[in-house]
Amino acid sequence: MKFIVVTLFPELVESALGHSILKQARAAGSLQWQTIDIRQHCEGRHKQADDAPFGGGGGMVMKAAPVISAVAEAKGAAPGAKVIYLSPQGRPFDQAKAAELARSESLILLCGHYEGLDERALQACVDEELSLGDFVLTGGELAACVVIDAVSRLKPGVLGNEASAGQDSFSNGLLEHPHYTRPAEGPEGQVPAVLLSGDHAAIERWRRQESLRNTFKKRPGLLSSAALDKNDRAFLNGLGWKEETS
Ligand code: 4GX
Repeated sequence: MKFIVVTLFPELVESALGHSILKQARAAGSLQWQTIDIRQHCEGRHKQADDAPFGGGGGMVMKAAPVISAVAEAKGAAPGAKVIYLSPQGRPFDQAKAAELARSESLILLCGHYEGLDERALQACVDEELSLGDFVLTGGELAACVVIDAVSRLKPGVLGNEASAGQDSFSNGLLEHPHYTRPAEGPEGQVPAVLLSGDHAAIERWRRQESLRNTFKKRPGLLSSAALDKNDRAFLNGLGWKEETS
């Protein structure tokens, strides 16, 4: 899968993505990304990327022409790719959206700064606006990197054996159960005995119940859209869960 990030700060994107699993996946060829520097699409001696808003007031607005030209270059490098703009005005990004985007061959991520883009650039180039949440960043670059990270780890070949996308939080609509590793006991405390028992059915049951407990305690709202069976409901009822109020 290929990502093209259109940005005024290409080094920020390269440094955020150039580590650990994503770095290895790029080296192995299972992932590609490149940046397009909006500055190189700016005109004049000062290569001005932004300007004061018409109508007055504070802040700066990214000029339409350089953005449109930079996105056109990106489309040339990834024909048919969807253009996503990261902004607090977008639809909330979540695991379901990550899974949907992971089905694409390539994506173009457009990063805004200051007060955002001139509305004409938004109209001309953007297919979809996504938000990481109800807070304000200094720019769209870190948001674009979050989307790339969450989407990439769903692609075959990106996660190694030591990590799997199938079992983590949200793949089943629940939070995960707790995890333990060596030593089995020490000053840190003891590992729950069931995990050392070798009884795989008992371990699966424990994990399911701890996952339900965690979700009920930390994010009870998730339970209303999770797939729960009779045993799950009985266990949750024992914790004081009231189906209609969660
Ligand atoms: N989830 N930002 C976009 C520029 C901007 C300002 C106003 C449109 C309107 C963000 C987020 C985010 C900071 C990226 C402001 N664009 N991106 N930028 N929350 O806060 O994705």
